[in-house]
Amino acid sequence: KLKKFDDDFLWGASISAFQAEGASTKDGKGLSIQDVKKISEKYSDFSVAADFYNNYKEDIALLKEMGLSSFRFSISWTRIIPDGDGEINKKGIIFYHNLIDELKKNGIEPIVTIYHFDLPFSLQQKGGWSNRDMIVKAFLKYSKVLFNEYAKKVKYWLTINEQNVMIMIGSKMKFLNGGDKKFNQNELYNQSHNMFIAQALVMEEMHNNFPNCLIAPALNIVSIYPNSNKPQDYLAAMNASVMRNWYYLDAIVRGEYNPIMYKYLEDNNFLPDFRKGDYEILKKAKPDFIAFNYYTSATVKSEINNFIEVEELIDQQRLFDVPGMFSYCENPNLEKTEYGWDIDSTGFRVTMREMYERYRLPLMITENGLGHSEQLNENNTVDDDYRIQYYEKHLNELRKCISEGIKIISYNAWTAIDIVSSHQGFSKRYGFIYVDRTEKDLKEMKRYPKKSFYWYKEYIKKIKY
Ligand code: BGP
Repeated sequence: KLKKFDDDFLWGASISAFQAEGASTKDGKGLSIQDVKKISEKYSDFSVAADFYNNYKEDIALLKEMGLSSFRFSISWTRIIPDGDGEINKKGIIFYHNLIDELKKNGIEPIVTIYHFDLPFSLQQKGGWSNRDMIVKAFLKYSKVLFNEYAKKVKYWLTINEQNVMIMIGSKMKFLNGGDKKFNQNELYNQSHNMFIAQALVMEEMHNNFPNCLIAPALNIVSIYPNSNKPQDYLAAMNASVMRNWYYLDAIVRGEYNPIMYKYLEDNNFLPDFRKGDYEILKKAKPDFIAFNYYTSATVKSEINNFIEVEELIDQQRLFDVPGMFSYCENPNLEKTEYGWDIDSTGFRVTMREMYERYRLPLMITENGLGHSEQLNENNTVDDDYRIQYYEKHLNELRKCISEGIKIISYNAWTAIDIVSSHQGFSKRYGFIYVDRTEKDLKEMKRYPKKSFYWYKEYIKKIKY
């Protein structure tokens, strides 16, 4: 027997600033690493994106029509502080006041991500996340500006989007924390440590001064399966889970370095530069809930693969081989999306259960969805039945988790409107609402609800009663 969703359960959808807003140099906005990185000819850049900056009122009207009660978006650091740690840009401050006010006026709870892949370019030039003194100070300053401005209106806050993805693929892909830079493992684990410290100080600031708000990290957490019932493969899956999931959550929630991860870092000379007092900083700060993004699960084995990595084929959802720990492999039991991501709704349930059993904190889903290339049909809509099926299956598992007593606050689908994919252009669409543009042709950027829009609307309505 399945339980009902609580009345105050927040039904939402997500976007991020650099992928949706556009207006990348308008009204005083400074450049972020996303604005300056080289983008393959095939794909559009982020300069116009979905023009959310100019269109947010119309978009919010549609979200209201869909029946959403929450909307998760990120604030662009360089719209607020153009060079990352200097002067504040009034127009940027006003934009987000207007956006938040518009959401509240329409009965939609804002869920704000402080930092989603768009590091200020001038901070990257000063060393970015590798320059501890600079970045910790800058991140804290930026967060304080946001809290002072918006904490009265915004209850739910998210610190850093997908720290684990940025660190895990930071040596393979060039698009996340360094713009066009790839890092070595040493540098990455230092960056990760600096993110832990910066994030802990920001959570502490919130708890000390804004007790009515709640704050959490937003990692990409997934279940990881062994490829066979060989004990070595089971161990490999545990290793992969430590490296992808628990190292991050143990540090953020418990204020500890996971011991298996610590040993791995030590053995490979990747230990970060700990400073005196770091553990106290980590211990003091605890998130109020855990936010996480989930698209797909992963499967691993113990034997080493001998494949050659081609950057074009690398994807943020895939695991890579870590010799001595695990090797990535395909899972033949799962269907795939058009873009090759495994569809695994049971894995969604496994993920929530694992997290709740480990940490006993309420959960919030900040991203879950399916990317597909799409075009308007003759009825000016998109029959995205594949997306509806994806959501139906995942929400069913979510409901099972709630019935089993796992506390879940909110579900935010990725994405509300079509936006630019993080590294595969505008053709890879996730929205409930179609945005009429192609990779390079901006057209009028009109909005058209897809079939999934009406489906989600009905789902939210029915499930409430
Ligand atoms: C997550 C990011 C999002 C989003 C999503 C889909 O990793 O937090 O920003 O992009 O994945 O990925 P993609 O756009 O590459 O398909």
